[in-house]
Amino acid sequence: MWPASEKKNLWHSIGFSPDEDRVVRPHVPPRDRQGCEWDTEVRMPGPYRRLVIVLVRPSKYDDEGYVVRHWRGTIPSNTLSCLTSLTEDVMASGDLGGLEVRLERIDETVAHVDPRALGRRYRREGTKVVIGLVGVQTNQFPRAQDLARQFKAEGFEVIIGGFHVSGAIAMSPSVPPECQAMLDAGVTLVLGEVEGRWSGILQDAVADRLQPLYDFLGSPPDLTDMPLPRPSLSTMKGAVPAHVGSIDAGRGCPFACSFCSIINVQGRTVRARSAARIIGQVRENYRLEGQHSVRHYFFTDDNFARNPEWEAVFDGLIRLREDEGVVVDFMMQVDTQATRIAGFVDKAARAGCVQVFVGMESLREDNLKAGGKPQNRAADYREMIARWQEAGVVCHVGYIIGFPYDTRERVMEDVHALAETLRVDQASFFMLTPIPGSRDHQAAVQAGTVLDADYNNYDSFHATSPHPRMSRDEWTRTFHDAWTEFYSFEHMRRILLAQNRETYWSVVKNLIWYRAAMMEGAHPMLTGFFRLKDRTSRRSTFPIERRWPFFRRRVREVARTVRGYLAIVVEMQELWLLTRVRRDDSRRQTRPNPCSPDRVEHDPLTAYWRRTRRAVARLELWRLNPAALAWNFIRGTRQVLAFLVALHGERY
Ligand code: B12
Ligand code: SF4
Repeated sequence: MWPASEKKNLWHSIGFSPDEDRVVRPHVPPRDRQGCEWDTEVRMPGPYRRLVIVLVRPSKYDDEGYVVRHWRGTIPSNTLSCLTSLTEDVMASGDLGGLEVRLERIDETVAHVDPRALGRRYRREGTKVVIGLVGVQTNQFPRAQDLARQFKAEGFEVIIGGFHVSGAIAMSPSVPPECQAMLDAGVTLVLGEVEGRWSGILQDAVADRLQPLYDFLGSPPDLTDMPLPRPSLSTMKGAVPAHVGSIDAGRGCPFACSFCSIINVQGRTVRARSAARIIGQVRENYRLEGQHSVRHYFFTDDNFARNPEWEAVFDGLIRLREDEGVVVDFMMQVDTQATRIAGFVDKAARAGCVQVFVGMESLREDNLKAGGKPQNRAADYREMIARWQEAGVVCHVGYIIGFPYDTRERVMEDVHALAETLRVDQASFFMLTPIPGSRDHQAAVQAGTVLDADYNNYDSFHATSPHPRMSRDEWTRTFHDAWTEFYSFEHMRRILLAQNRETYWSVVKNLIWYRAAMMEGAHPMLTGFFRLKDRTSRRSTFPIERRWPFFRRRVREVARTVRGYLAIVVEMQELWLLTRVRRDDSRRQTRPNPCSPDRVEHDPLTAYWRRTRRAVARLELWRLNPAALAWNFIRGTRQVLAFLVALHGERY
């Protein structure tokens, strides 16, 4: 980060005269003070009777300029849940005086955002409307900018927070142009975390004293007793997996990877929430009625193994499971050294961990060194993976393609090794991206490297910087081939054969999700189920299509998508038939011979459809027996239905 003295020039450049390292001193009552020295005067509401707070998680644009939106998503936004809890806490505190407060939240990845409609609904005499664009990452910034302008045009206050503004400004000597453009448009930017600060910002808003910029980067809050993200039915309904919630049990990471912005925003000291509060919240969420009950968690900590409260959280979850019958499971992110922490793996498994996401990043020591990640040792990977698998936990690794020493040949060798030698259960591939807020981005800017000027592409799915050994095309092709190679039918079959009763169905569901993303040509982390498109929500650099051509194109796209989903269901059904071992114990199955590709015997029905498709393609229709066709169609439909019932009920 830049030293405070140099930072002052930055504040002056946007018209501030800060007296300390923080720009703005919002007025908050003492109970809300957290690591700051704000005044104690409570600013009373101005001429307003009503405050409407709309929290919007913006999506991003696809390559054709349409907003990426799906019928259902996969992972609910933890930031949206966090901001919701913080807002509810402020509402309950009485800090906003006698104002009538209404809170609405919209996740644009699964819901349409219509600033004009919100304008018509809320623009009233005596009503103050505050739009919070939450958790805005770099790839979402262009969409957030467009939304911000549209909301401003409705006369609303707009505040943007999240990793882009926080990281970009933290690592830059002056306000980056895209952030300056927002300040010029009258939008407020919030840098850093707002636990203990949100009340003050809202009070400023209702007093018409909202500042252009609030900077809390220098004083990250103590999270111990801060409100926990509370999943709501509306968040859960937006996601395909039922009963799913998220908790960030801690923030910050002690490591120093050069491609990472987390350490420059949340810091290198891990701050943890109280284990007792987490356990209390998990118990409470579990006991909620019916659909509201939360049974599956994503602990979003970037590295749960370095959370000082990990053991207390695991012990609490074990007690919940074993003594109280509160059976929740969870997935978490850890580093490659986590298995060396005494008791960590065994307690995680007993506590209900079903999947770990390990930041492996590369198999090559030269790349790991170049990425500032010497703590990863490729020689230890197999042992680390086996350790998780023996404990019955699915081992999912993150793999970055595009480190300086990568070539197409080396990457494809590595993908093969992930599948055949290391035998990871799942892999997610990312293209190395110089994210603003990371040392890599800072170094590239200082070196005058030509980077992609469109932040919409900074989604780890596009090549955004030059690569020393691959052209952009080759890099992109290699990236896509890595997905196709790893998620081949044969390899998925071997992955499923290695699962136990507890992990089998969650892996099947993940494979469906990943195959759906591949069919859509997008990254799983940015994809949900069934892509939706709104004709008029298009990036301003693209024309709005006329109704009829748009409709015709959509009909073709929808037909392609439906065919794609049918193909995925049939493929998964076949995999299920080949792998649904009626397991009578919970031990992992070992693969027959993991090193040989071990070609698959397809079931007779699949072989029949292959022959039929071939005959139709060659127009050899006389080869088709109508009776056999009808009979096999009925058998196939029955088999697919049986698979869907088994998938729904998670039965073998
Ligand atoms: C969980 C997670 C996801 C989840 C859900 C996203 C979410 N926000 O919940 C999923 C899987 C969808 C996801 C996907 C991706 N992610 Co992600 N994700 C995370 C992770 C691990 C945790 C997010 C979180 O819950 N943090 C805790 C919350 C509370 O912190 P916060 O978001 O910063 O919010 C606080 C403040 O910023 C502020 N604030 C935020 N918004 C607002 C708004 C207002 C009005 C105010 C007042 C304050 C405010 O207040 C909050 C509370 O203090 C972060 C890393 C991290 N440590 O945060 C990466 C991270 C955000 N993801 C990242 C990336 C790159 C991605 C992907 C592009 C692909 C990928 N590599 O995985 C996709 C893109 C998704 C998309 N376009 O929608 C980067 C973003 C960097 C950047 N500058 O863009 C991060 C930082 C990780 C990294 N590798 O560096 N991600
Ligand atoms: S270990 Fe993960 S969170 Fe920590 S600095 Fe490296 S990439 Fe960032």
